[in-house]
Amino acid sequence: NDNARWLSAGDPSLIASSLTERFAQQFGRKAVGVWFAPGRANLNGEHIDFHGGRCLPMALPHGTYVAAAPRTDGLLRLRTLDINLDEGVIEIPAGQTGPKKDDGESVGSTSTWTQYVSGVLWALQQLDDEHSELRPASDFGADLLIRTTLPIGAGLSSSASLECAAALAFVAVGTQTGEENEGAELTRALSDQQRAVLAEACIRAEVEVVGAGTGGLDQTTSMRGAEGKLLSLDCRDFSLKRLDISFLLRGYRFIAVDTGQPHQLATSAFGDRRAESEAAADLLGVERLRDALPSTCRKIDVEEVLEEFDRLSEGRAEINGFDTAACRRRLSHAVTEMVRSEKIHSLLTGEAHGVDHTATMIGDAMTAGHTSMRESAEVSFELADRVVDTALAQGAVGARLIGGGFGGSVLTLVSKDNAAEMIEAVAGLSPSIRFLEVTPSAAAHAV
Ligand code: GAF
Repeated sequence: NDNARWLSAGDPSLIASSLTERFAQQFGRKAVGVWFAPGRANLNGEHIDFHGGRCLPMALPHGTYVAAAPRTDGLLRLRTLDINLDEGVIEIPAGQTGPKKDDGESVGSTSTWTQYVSGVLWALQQLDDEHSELRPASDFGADLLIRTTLPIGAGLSSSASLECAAALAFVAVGTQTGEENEGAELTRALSDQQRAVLAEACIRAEVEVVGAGTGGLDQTTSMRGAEGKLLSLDCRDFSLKRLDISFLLRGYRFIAVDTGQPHQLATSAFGDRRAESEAAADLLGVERLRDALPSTCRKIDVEEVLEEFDRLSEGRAEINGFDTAACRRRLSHAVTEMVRSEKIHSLLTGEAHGVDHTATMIGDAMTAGHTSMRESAEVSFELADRVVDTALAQGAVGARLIGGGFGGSVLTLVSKDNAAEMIEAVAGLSPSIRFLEVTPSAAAHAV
């Protein structure tokens, strides 16, 4: 049946109340509350957040729910209800977590999903005095019950949503100083600046504890997204604008197609692709590729940057041990992706255009972004390419692979009139395919 093909975001209050009930059965006491953090879909700006590029993400209605209560014995007791990951309650002494050792071995817990959670607690405890209101006590422990409405490893940021939901839960139950629900109140009234600090802690957890090469796009979107808004996120300094796209959604739908082929960020070739792009930056004499471009993006000349690369790499088969031609392709992806983001940003912040014109411009950029993901970043895969081709042939105005790649999801933009036909054709490509309605939704919050 058709509904089985759709991954619903569910009803948040029903999910929260059933999670609270399960929590009481599991841990024999009441949860203090339930916190939610969304996944994300990125319209443009893949593989450039770690190069200071501009990304255009939206927070999804789908995400991760965490029910929590504090403990006084310094233990973290964690359970996920996700059928693929659930191993019952896992106990971790909260003090025994932290950055990976030099030999790459994990400290404390071994299962990756629990490291995302314990790593966030560790990172929050490293916050300096300026942010002490967000810092859980050093002897803090907690019981957590977790449930997600996101497919895991589908390029929709299931990891960041777990990190961000856990972060809110830790802040809420770990900063309580006696007065009832004081910490929980804090998570209801977080400023954008506090949210940025929490996103930063989640990034630290993922990079330093889990050892995945995230660039911050996912955590920032989960913590700072907004209902009805596309974020225009400048990853040079993580400043952002929230752009209203409700006019576009009156005539068009963003539909994410989960191919059912998951990726694993820490273990996929993501790290190599990133390293090759960093070698290109090195050759150009900059830390991040955005710094190799003029600060005002209207003046970016892609050919000029590539010519400079050719001049500097002449006669060299390798740069920092990476194949020169591969580094050049990564550079080409990064720079053209940055240009596409700037174009969409200008389109949405400039003089108003008709809905169809806006949709076509955005759609064209998305599709060009996919071609670049396939040919230059080389992170696409066969089923994603077929989804893109089929969606476009069936009337989508744009379609592209999103997230880290090597598995995951395609984002499509399609007019309401053409959606049914497109969905039917795409569904026919593989029984593993699932759909998610992408409506830009609120950032992480208490439910
Ligand atoms: C993953 C990373 F975690 C992000 O930081 C980003 O680089 C993305 O891949 C690709 O744009 O989700």
